[in-house]
Amino acid sequence: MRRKLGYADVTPKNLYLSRRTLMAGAAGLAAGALLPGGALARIAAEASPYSIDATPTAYEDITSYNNFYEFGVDKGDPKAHAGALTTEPWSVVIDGLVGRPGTYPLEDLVAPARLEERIYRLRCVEGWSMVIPWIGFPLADVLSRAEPGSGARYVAFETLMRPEEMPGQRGFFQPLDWPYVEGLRLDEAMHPLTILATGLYGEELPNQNGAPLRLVVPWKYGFKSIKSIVRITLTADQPPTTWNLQNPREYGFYSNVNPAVDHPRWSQATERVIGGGIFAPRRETELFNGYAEEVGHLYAGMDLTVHY
Ligand SMILES: Nc1nc2c(c(=O)[nH]1)N[C@H]1C(S)=C(S)[C@@H](COP(=O)(O)O)O[C@H]1N2
Ligand SMILES: [Mo]
Repeated sequence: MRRKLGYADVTPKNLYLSRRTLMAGAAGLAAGALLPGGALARIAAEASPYSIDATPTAYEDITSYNNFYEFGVDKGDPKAHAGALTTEPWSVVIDGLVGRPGTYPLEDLVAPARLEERIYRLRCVEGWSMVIPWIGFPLADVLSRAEPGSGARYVAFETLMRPEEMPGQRGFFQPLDWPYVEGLRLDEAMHPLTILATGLYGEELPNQNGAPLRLVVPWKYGFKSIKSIVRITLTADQPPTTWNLQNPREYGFYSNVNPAVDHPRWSQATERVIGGGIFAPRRETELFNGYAEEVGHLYAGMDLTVHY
């Protein structure tokens, strides 16, 4: 098991205290219910064996340096505009090749007892990274409940389409086709490292980070981790993905973090560490973002320079 730092080591005191309030609330359902939506960020006290041993990036950086093109293409746009997004009520349609299709209210999808903290590095294809203490639960929980049919081989995800609340989805310049879509192979989706996140730093997920429910696949470039999910569809065929549609030469379906496969316009060998300051040395990017042992077998026999 990899050891992780405690919050007291890394978290500004006000956040640490509010997390303790949440933890106290976790002692009983009634107390938890007093905190608006607090159940979504309640966490187990046990450290996850899947967490990396790294100091989380400051809360301020994680929540103010974002990619969420529905709110604009600049890193500051999501924080500036995502506050207007209504995230309650929220439900997710699960359909396609499943035995139990339906519209699942968020509260039914999230089993509080399964929530845990996962400290993962997020490596953006643009060449920067940060370390985020997510609160989440295995995507496999949700998929298993929906009962994938024998023909299901892929999982397709879709983000909310709501131009009234998402300025990037209206107006003259729209950088992407909406809704934002992503996909995983079923075995990637079922891997225990793949989670749906509902919180970070022990608190509810801020809208700019993909509230109320976003995917986190730590061995892939950040863009696979689709935000504000409204639909999950099991399919027989490989689903379309937004960045691959936008620029197939630069972005493939797999998008595994791979220092040996350069982006056509820049090297992927190293990454800029967000919050490290301008003189911080670049970090060497690791194969599968450091999870080669855990996920390498999923790609045995595949040419990763072709399936990038
Ligand atoms: N719906 C949606 N999901 C998205 C994006 C987006 O623009 N829209 N950007 C992706 C990219 S490129 C990255 S690097 C991560 C960033 O997650 P963060 O802002 O929580 O750090 O979200 C991914 N998920
Ligand atoms: Mo990204």
